[in-house]
Amino acid sequence: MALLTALHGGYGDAADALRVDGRALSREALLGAATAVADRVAGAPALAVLARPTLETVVAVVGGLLAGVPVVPLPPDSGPKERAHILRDSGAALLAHAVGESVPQDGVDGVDGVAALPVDPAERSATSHAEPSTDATGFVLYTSGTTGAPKGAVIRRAAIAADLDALAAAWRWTAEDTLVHGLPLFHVHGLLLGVLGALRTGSRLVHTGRPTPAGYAAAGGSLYFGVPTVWSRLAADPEAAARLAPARLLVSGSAPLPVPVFEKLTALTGHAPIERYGMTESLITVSTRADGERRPGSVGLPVEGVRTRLVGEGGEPVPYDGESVGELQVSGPTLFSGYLNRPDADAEAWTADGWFRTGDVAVIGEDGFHRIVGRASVDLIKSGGYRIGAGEVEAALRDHPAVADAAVIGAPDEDLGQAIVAYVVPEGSVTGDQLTAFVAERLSVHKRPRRVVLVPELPRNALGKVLKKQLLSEDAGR
Ligand code: MCA
Ligand code: AMP
Repeated sequence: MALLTALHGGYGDAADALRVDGRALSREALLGAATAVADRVAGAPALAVLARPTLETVVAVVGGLLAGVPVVPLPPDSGPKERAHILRDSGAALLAHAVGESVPQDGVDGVDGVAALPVDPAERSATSHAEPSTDATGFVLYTSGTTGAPKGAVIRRAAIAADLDALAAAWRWTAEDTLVHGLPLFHVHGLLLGVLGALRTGSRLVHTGRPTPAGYAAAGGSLYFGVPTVWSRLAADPEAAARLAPARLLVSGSAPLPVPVFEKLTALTGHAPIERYGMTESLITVSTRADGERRPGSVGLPVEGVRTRLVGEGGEPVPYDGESVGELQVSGPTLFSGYLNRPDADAEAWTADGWFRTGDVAVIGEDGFHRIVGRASVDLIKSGGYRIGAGEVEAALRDHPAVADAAVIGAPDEDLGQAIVAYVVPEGSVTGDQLTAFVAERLSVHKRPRRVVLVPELPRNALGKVLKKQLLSEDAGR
């Protein structure tokens, strides 16, 4: 079976089967345009895609998948340092972008052998590309660890198919649905679920460009995806929220949905949201179900094919009593194949018996319901649903000549879940705004600190390690 089942007919079609930021394509037109891309990229080692929220991004990604070329979505706001790392590490030979759109020159010219590939959704090709093996790599998705540059998670096509089918079953997601969201097209949530999901289930897709309350309210969908920040902004806009009442299902994920937001959303829309949990490396592994209980603060049960377990600090099994915490480990067909070029990271991520260590701390009840309690490490931050490694931001700050030392924390934030706050020991004269701009120039915009606090020194333990928990509690008192 083809990965993008609905792209090849049999599910009906419409001139606006796929709408992205106001521009639409039928599935037939998408297939023609994406095949034109596939014709040009077939045989390439990897295809990077400058993943702005546009039709061109969808056409390029689908083109890469049709040709069996691993797709590497490039965050469009990433700075030169991050861009060069992703292009080099992935071995991408081509960088797809919209015709007429400016391409960050350093992102291509600065990296040997990467050629720009303009994509035009009006192009058509009727060539037929054989369906690649399910074992082939679909994507290399770059994601942050606690330290260092982002790592490329290698995602097999079979993992994507298994996850989308499991989610379709859990959410009763069918060709009758119109999916609405406005999430970035370079992550699992917005791209793999939010675009490929529609092309596998046959649902219509309306991508709102940005995930604003007004955009969601106007879209008239049946199935809505959002990160908690999106839902909390919608819950703060009762008129927009009320316009989601005719929908069938609202789904939240990528970060914990605060219970008050769950409750407000339920009251305003008449729908208790589905909450689901996942990671770039594992895709979505745990979810509440359309036909089951939707409990505030809980992410529900493992999806079809996925197994989970809770492990204590000494490696011992943790009881499923709704109270005992342990590290959540997962296994199953949705798991990634490993990190590209990072055997060291693989060795840390997998247990000897083949389970993936999520790094998330969870509780499982006697009824099997999972509750995510937090991250094992303070150095992985989730801000607005984006995963950000404290170490990467610290390294960028330390590149500034007037920074002697830096420590980055994720401070609790009502809108974003966590906000990036940088504690910096300056040497010489520098302002917080200058440092924020400096980070934004190098890394993705969403990785820049929301606040910079200049301090004479950082609290450290006897071994010289920064006491982040102390910084967090001091920050809370500021
Ligand atoms: C941002 N801005 C800033 C700063 N940061 N300005 C000054 N200082 C800063 N530090 C700018 C932005 O560029 C923007 O400018 C404006 O401020 C508003 O920013 P923000 O508050 O961030 O709002 P936003 O841009 O609307 O972003 C909120 C958001 C966004 C839409 C919720 O965070 C988002 O799209 N998150 C989704 C992340 C996601 O998809 N994660 C899934 C990972 P301007 O207006 O000029 O542009 S996949 C995953 O986690 C797993 C698999 C899973 O479970 O799904
Ligand atoms: P990412 O790599 O961006 O896919 O981020 C994965 C991380 O997001 C997980 O390890 C969790 O910490 C967090 N996450 C995703 N979904 C949820 C959720 N529903 N509740 C709590 N945390 C979540």
